[in-house]
Amino acid sequence: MPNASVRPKHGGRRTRRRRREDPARNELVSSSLESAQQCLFSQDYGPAFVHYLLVLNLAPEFKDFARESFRFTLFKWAEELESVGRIQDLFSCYEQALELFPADEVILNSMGEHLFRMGFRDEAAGHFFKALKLKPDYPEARENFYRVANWLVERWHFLMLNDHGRNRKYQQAIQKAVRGGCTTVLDIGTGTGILGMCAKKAGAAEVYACELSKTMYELACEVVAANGMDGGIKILHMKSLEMEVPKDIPHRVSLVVTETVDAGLFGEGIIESLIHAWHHLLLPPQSGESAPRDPAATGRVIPAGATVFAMAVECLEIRRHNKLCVSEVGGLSMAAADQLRSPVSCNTEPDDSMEPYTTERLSRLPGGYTALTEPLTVLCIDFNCVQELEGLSSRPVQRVRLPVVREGELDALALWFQLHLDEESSLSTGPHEDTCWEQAIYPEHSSKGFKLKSGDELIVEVSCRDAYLRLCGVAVLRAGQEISLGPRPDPRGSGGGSVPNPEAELCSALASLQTRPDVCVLECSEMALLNNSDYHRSFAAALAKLTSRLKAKSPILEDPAGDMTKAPLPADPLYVLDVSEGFSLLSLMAASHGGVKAYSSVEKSRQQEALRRLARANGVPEGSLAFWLNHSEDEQGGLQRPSREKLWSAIFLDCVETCGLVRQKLMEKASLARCLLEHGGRVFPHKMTVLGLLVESDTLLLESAVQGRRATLDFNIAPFINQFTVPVHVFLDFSTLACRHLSKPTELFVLDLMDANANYNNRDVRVQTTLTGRITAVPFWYDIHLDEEIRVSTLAPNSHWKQAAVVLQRPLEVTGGEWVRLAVKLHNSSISIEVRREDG
Ligand code: 44T
Repeated sequence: MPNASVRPKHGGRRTRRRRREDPARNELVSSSLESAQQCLFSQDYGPAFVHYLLVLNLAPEFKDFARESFRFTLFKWAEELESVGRIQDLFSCYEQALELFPADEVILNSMGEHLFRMGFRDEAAGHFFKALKLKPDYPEARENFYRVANWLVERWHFLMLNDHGRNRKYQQAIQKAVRGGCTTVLDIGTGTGILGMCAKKAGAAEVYACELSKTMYELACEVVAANGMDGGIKILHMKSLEMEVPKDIPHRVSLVVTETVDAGLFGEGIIESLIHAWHHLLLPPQSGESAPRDPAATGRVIPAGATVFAMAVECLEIRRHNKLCVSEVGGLSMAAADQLRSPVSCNTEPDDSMEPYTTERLSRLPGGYTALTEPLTVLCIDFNCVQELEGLSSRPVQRVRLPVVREGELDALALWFQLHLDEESSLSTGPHEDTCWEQAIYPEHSSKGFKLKSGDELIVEVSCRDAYLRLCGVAVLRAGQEISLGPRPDPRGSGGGSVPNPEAELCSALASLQTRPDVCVLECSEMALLNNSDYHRSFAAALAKLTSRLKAKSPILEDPAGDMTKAPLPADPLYVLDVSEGFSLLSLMAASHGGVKAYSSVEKSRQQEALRRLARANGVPEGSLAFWLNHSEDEQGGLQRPSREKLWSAIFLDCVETCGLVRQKLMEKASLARCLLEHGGRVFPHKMTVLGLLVESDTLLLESAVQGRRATLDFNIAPFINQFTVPVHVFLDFSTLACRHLSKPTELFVLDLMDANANYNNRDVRVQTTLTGRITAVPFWYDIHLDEEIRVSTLAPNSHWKQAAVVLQRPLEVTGGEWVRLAVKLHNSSISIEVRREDG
C-alpha cells in the first residue's frame, strides 16, 4: 500500500488517552456529532456527512456507535450528488468513507453500484468481489458480483485452463526452449501465471511476467505463491508496451512466451506487443545466414508464428443476427428498413464505430453451417521477424480467391489459425478441432441473397490496417466475369492491391460519411429480435385482442347527425407504453392500430429516426407514435402516468434479457406498471413460467470452473481462479449443448406480473429423473404468456433469446426413476437452484 506509512494512525493507546483528556477536542466532537444528527434529521445530507466525517476522524471510538447513521447519510448524499452529476464529489465521499471503514461491505457494495451505473464495470466488479470476500453471505453483493464477474475474469480463462492439450503443448515447447539455452524468460499477458510457471519449472534462471488486468495480476501473484515460485517469478502489473530495461526487468530476455491472441489472432494486440518486445525487451534474433549463435545470447518468441485460414459459409444463425431477413414484422412492412445494420462490418477499411468480427464456435451454432469453399491460407506470419511484423500494417490490401465447392448463400467468412509454437508443434483453432477456441466471423452484408455456385471463385480482400485482420468478400469470378458484391468504396481508393492514393482515400472516406446519416446500427440480438416473426406475430395478435376489447368498452362519441354509416368521431385514444430496453417495434405495432397513442422508450436518435421512417412508410399517422423521454434515472424507472388525467391501456415490459436471465428489477417494474393501468388495461406479458430440466453436461462444467489439477499441468490453480466461478451460466445455446437429459422439462416457477400476491420467492419442486447419470446443471428458459391463450417460448427455434443454466456446485449422481427435490429461489430477479436427493 503506497501511502500507509504516511497516513495518520488513529487509535494507538497513548494517543487515545491523550485525546480523551483533550477538552477542546471533546467539545468539537460532541458539537459536531450533534450537528450531524440534526442535519440528518432535517435531511440535509451534505452537511450531515461532513460533520460525521469530522467526528469519526477525530474520535474513531465512535465508529461502532455511528456506523449505521453514517452509512445512511453517505448513501443519501451520494444519491443527491449522482442526480446532479457531481460524480467526482460522489466518489471522493466514498473514498473518505472507506478510509474510515475500509472493511465495510455495505459501503463497498454501494460504491460498486455507483461505479457500475457510471460504466466503470471492472472497478465495480472489484468492489462487489471485496464486499463478498468480507461477508460471503451478503446476498446483494453476491448477486451484484455474479452479474459482473465475467468483467473481472473472462469466462474463457476456465476453458483455456481446462484445455489440457493446449497447456501440454505450450509446456513442451517452453521446456525445449529453456533446456536448449533460453534461460531468461518473459511471459507477456500471463493470466494466472501458467506459462511463466512452466518456464520456471523447466529450469529457467530468471522468469518475468506481465499482466495488464489488475484482477488477473493479483490472481497470478496468489497462484505463483501457492505453487512455491514467488521467489522465482517476478510479476509486473503492466502492459508489456510500457516495460523498459532496466527499469522493469534488469536486462533483455532470451525468450518471450505469450498467448495474447484472440479468435481473430491479432485482436489482443500481439503484433504491437511483439514489435515492442523485439525493440526493447528481447535479445537480438538468431540471424539467418551466420552460424547459430548461443541461444542464451539471442532472442526468440513462442509461438514462432501463425498460419491463418478462411472459408465462406452459409449459416442462417449468423444471417439472422446480422441482417434483416423478413419483409414484414407483426403486420408492419419492413420495406423502408434497409438502413438497419448490425454492428459487425465486413470492410477492409478501419472504422471505429464497427466491430471487425464476432466470434462463434461454428460447430455449436444452432442449425449448423455449410462450408461453401475449401479453407484457404490467407496469411502467414513469422513472430520472430520484426521486419515482417512491422510490414504488416503497411501491406497493401491483398486479394485471395476462394474456389467455391458448394452452392449456397454467402453469409459470412470464417477465420481461424494454426499457432506454430515451434518448428514441431502447433495448435489449431479450427472449427473441426476439439478445442476451446472459437472462430472469427466476418458477416457479409452486401451480398444479400447472392448465391455462390460451384465453380465460382470468391474474391476476398485481406487487410491488416489497424492491427485487426480484416476479411471482406468483394466479388465473384463466374465464367471469366467479375461480379461485384454490393456497393464498394470508390475503386480508385485503396482496394485491389493498388498503391495507396491519399486523395482517393479521402474522397471515399467523405463519400462514406455522406451516406452514413441514415445507417442505423442495431445490436446483433436486436436484429435477431426483428427477425423473430413468431414473437411479433403473437404480440400483434394479443395486442389486437386487447385494443378491440378496450375500444368496444370506451364510449364512442357518435356523429351528431346520427348517421351510423359514417365513421364515429374519434374517442380518446388508448395510451400504450413500451418500456423495452433497446430497439423495439412494439410501440409502432401498437400505433398502427388506429385510435392508439403509443410511446416508445427507444433512446438513440438514429433508432428513433428509423422508427419514424417505418411509421411513415406504414401509414401510421404522425402523432400516434411518440418517444417517452422522461424515463431516464428517475426512481420509477420510466413508469409514470401518460398525463395527469390519463392512465395506460397497456404497458409492454421486456422481461427476459437476451442472455437468458430475468431482467433486473422486473417485479418492481411490474408492480409500478399495474398501478398505472386503466381499468381493464394490461401489462404485457401478464405471466411468465420458468421451465427447466436436469442435465449431465461436462461442457458446462468445463466452462464454469477449472476441474482439478491435471488439466493445469499439476499446478495448483483451480482454487484461486474458481473464486470467480458464478453459478449461473448465460448465453447458452441449449439446442446444441452437448448434454444428456436426465429428466423431462419441468415448471420451476411462475411469475405473475398482474398479481403480486400470486408470487413466491422460494419453491420446492419435485422432479423424477428419467435416466441414470450425474446431474451437473439445470438449464432454464421461459414461456412468456402474452394473455390467457397466446404465449411465446424463449426456447423456440427462431428465438432471439439464449438460455441460462444453473451449474451445480456439487454434481449429484442419480439413478433413473429416482425423485429429486429442487429448492428454487428467486431473489431480486435472479434465480438460484439447489438439487437434493429426496429423503426417504
Ligand atoms: N481467448 C479467446 C482470448 N494481456 C485469449 O489481460 C479461446 C474467447 C476465447 N498483458 C472462448 C474461447 C477463447 N501486456 O489476461 C489477458 C490480458 C493480457 C496483456 C500485458 C500485454 N500487451 C497484454 C495483452 C493482453 O493477457 C491475457 C491473455 S490475452 C489472451 C486472450 C480460449 N472465448
